[in-house]
Amino acid sequence: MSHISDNCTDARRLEKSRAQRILWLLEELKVDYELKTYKRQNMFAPPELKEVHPLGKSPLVSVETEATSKPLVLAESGLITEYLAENFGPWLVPKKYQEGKDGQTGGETEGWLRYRYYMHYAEGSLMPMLLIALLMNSKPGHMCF
Ligand SMILES: N[C@@H](CCC(=O)N[C@@H](CS)C(=O)NCC(=O)O)C(=O)O
Repeated sequence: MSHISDNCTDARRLEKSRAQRILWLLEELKVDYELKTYKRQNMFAPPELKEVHPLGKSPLVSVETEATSKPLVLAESGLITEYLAENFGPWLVPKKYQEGKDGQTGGETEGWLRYRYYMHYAEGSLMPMLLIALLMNSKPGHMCF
């Protein structure tokens, strides 16, 4: 287990999965982390991932901090990305409001709106299309249903 100031990060990765994005971000942020890799079982995540978080999917990240008695376990790649960026790479997060428009609806910067848009676009619109393409192009007998 490695440390960043008082934080300790641990990343759970399922082979051939979205977890690659999180590892890329951890590398960009130069955060030291311990990586645990799980093998897919007939395309699905192994039951051990459910012991870490009830979603039982990858990626999962746990962060030890002095503010929490237990490690903070994070699921959902969007949340993990936001949490890591806000805590370990705040320079990556665009300023939310334009000068003099703090707290105003519509006062958000274009950069911040774009940042939030792509955070949701990745899982909300892009991944469903990629998954459909993956399934349609799978060889019969290799599908998970
Ligand atoms: N919305 C979730 C999706 C997580 C997800 O479906 N992960 C896949 C890997 S890319 C997984 O764990 N699949 C194995 C399974 O569903 O059993 C996220 O963004 O993290």
